[in-house]
Amino acid sequence: MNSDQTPAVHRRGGGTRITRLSLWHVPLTSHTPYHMAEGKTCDTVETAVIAVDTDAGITGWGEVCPIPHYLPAYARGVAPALGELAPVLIGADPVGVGAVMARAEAWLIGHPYAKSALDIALWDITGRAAGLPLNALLGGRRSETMPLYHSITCVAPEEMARVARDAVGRGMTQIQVKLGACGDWRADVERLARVREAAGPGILVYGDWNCGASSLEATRVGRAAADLDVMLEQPCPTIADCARVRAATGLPMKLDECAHDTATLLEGHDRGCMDAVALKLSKFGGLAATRAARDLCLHLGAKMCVEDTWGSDIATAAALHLAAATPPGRLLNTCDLSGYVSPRIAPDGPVRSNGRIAPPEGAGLGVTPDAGLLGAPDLILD
Ligand code: 0XW
Ligand code: MG
Repeated sequence: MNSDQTPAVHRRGGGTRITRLSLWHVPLTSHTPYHMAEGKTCDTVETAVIAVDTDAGITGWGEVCPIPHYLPAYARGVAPALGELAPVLIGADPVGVGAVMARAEAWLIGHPYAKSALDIALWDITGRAAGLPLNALLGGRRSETMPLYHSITCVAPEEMARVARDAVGRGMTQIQVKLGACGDWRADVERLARVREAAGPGILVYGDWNCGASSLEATRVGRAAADLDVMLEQPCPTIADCARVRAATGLPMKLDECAHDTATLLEGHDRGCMDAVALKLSKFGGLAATRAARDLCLHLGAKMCVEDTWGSDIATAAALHLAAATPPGRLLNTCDLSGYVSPRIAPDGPVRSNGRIAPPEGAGLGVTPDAGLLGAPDLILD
């Protein structure tokens, strides 16, 4: 489409219309610096917060927080994507989400992380217009509370074991052990062994390389840890290599970074290395796309972690609503992203309690961003 063409904005008689888009960049600082393989880190990471205003007086909120060097996404990419989409969005009816997002997809192909924030905001509008929490619109609430995992930064094995013991003492039943940050595969064996012992029986322990291992290193770690009750997560960048590690170690495997659409979910399943999978909203392009991924995973049999890459209360609330609408027997866990960082963008957002969390109760996302904290927007489109 040429940029001088006017996109078709379909207006429904008497319907709600989008009047303005606003964007803020907010730095989120981790309570504990968070180290992953290959020098990836979440110390202070910028999150993109958007507000979609309507002529009905309803504002919807969205958020995406891409971790640097983690996925093909960056926080400052949201502003140009929104600018590109503005002609399709301003004046369109947001209620129901799917119709306007289909036009957005036709106008700007791809960019799922930017569309994720937009999609969340449109769901928030729809839920507020209906007077219903998002989990009701996403299939209905299936759980009162959902299990969380606690992710431990890749530091010395003994320190990781101490953090795991503390987390389990506070009710956490699932522990993610970051691996590979120091390039010594024997230290990763030690990390898994120490955390496994500290966590105690019945606790799920899994080691996540965030794509930072070769199949050789990951296989050596997995075989040395093969008598432990542990799962491995995303050791290598490709599904083929993850499958090789799965086959050589016999350890269950969770896919994360390389499972991001229908084709990769099917490939992970076909190659037999998707015992579990991280469904991050911004990999798929928001709640509707992740709900479709969720439904495919129900069919494929993979256990699901419903979350996002990183973020504060808006991204967390969105993920919690989808997690709450997912059959509990198939939900591996979810993540209280906002519990790892400050500031809290919506101080009324949910917090973990005894290793579990509940979605917010109000209409839409059910969280109220702190206008004072956000200040003036960095971008306004109207
Ligand atoms: C995306 N992370 C780095 C943050 C979440 O807590 C989990 C983790 C991952 O890669 O699984
Ligand atoms: Mg991961």
